Amino acid sequence: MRALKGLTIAALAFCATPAIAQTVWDMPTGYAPSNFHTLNDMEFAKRVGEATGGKLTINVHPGASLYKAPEIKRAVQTGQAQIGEVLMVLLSNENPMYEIDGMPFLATSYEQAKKLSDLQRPYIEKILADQGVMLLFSVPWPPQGLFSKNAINSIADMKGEAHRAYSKQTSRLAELAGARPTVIQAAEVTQALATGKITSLITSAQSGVDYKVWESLGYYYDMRGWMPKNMIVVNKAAFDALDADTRKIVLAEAARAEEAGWASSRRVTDETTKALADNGLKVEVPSAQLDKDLRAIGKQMLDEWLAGADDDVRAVVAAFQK
Ligand code: PCA
Repeated sequence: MRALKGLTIAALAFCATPAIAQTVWDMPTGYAPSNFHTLNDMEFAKRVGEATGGKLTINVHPGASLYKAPEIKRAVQTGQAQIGEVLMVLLSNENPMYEIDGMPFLATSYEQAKKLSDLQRPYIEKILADQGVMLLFSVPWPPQGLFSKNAINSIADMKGEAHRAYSKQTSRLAELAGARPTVIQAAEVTQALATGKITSLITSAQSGVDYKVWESLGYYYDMRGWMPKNMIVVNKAAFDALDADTRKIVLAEAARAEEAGWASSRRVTDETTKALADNGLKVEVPSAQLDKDLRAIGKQMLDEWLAGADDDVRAVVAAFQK
């Protein structure tokens, strides 16, 4: 009897061992489940789960279901969530280094975005490291364009328009164009469009598809203005608590996810722009006048911003423009 009892305890202990070594991370994100960023995050999570043999499970919570987009960075920093996805420009109040890829008409192609991203990265890593946060990977949104209910031939046509902004810079741009900006996060845009609270916005074709803009708006101006990035950040203490093999797998999968994410971003640019047209939106390049107006605003914003910028930010912009 005693031998049997001993055996049972041994068997229980054996069964329990794998469970003890299991780690589960929550990964809040701010964007739609079908968005390419979210799909890339899901693939990353799946691959980490498989490669670690289930030792690390990452549960992705898209659509701001766990935390609102502007709260995700803090949630990761404080360890409420172990990992999360953050739109860099949402952190503009923390450090202007996060604003660079949101400056209108600075980096407008994937090649330029990559150059800027590489220059920004060491600074961002340092800023985050000082807060106990680690950058795992970052992926750009497709180029930003202008959606509107009415035709826009020059910024004069934007005057007084109720405009949805997602950042300090998109607010400022709208303001300089004479529109009335309101900051609304991605998860609430579909609602704001449906109720007529907004009649124009600047975002990517991908987000236009996520928001089903064709249900309320008529035009998409393929402006290719800039490409803001999302970054995936992890709480450093949570990362350090993993065993060495698991840490290695997370880093390798992060590098892979960054590459895959950039490739998806390029691919969905064309796919989603076509989807906008297929759903009845008038897809056009901005008129020469509108293009000129918007670029003039971009130049003014960049000049003003650089005038007040610190040495690090200036160094990055100078190296980018060289
Ligand atoms: N989509 C996000 C930010 C940039 C983009 O393309 C949004 O609409 O909030």
